[in-house]
Amino acid sequence: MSQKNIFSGVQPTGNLHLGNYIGAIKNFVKLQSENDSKCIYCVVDLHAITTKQDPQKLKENILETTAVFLASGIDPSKSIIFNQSMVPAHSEGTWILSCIARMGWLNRMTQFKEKAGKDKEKASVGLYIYPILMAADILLYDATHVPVGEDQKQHLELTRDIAQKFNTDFKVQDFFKIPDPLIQEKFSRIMSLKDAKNKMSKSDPSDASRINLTDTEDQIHNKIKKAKTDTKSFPANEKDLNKRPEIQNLIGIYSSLKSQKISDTINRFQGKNFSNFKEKLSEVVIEHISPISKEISKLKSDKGHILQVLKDGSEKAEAIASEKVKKIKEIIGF
Ligand code: AQP
Repeated sequence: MSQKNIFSGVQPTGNLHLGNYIGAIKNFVKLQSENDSKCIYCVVDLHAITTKQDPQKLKENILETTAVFLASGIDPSKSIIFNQSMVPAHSEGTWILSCIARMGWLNRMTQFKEKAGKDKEKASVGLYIYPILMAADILLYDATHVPVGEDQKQHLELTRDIAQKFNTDFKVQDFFKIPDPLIQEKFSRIMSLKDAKNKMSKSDPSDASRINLTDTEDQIHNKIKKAKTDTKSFPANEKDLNKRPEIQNLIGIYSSLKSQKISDTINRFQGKNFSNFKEKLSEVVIEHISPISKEISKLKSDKGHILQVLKDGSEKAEAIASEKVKKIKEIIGF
């Protein structure tokens, strides 16, 4: 079987949450145990500055995101863990690829539209070309598979378009590998606990909308207790979930953490009231998140260790990425 090169990243923008864990990080950990996988996981701080960041807070969030990787089970002796800004090839690669990408392709990106909001004129140029930086991240490591949440699927398609255009324009078939997204079929999008129309997100001003990976047991318990439900009874089957996004989300979280089908969860709680289900949901979330939360605070007390992990990982990443940039430069005629 051919080797899988896995690459993915998480922005150090604080408040890492259960959506990041279920949609991405849990999968990162699973992939590193597969024999045919070489995994590279990046703290994408260059992506983070596409929106305004407080410099001191950004420094702390870089360490915290690395701590989340380690506490969740990503092992630096098996996977490369590194910080994007420590590897200059990402910025250099982005410039070159931005001369390959087309304006029309970027104009279709829905995440820019969502994040820029109504006043697009005031959004940073970096936010607009964010998907090109993401393409550079992936293509510099010859990634074949990219584990992401469903929200990143469109950016992956753009990465494939850029890779294909470069290979065709310069007649270098197979120079850039065409990466595939690894999106879990189910539970790929965890929604806000307060309004299931929106995804669970770090930047939601309401802390009650998300379970942070640093939350205490009491905080988790209280947030789930107050999570929005409706006045109807517990669903009798999967069809009953239609037009009940809040219930679908909570049942999805439970099923994902228990690694079981939605129908099994429904069968277990059918006929019971929501408070009973929420109690059990709290238990399951606490069982998964509390050990991570405790390990994060332990790791954060030894900043030197976290910085060393990033330094070692960045050296390994630099060796791969700078070699690829060197080849790109030769191809384009520098
Ligand atoms: N709600 C979610 N459900 C499932 N997966 C999610 N991801 C994010 N939110 C959810 C996945 O987590 C990975 C890391 O995301 P990111 O930090 O790079 O940025 P993001 O997608 O912009 O995350 P947020 O939480 O929504 O941050 P803000 O609020 O700053 O925009 C990605 O693989 C993502 O798919």
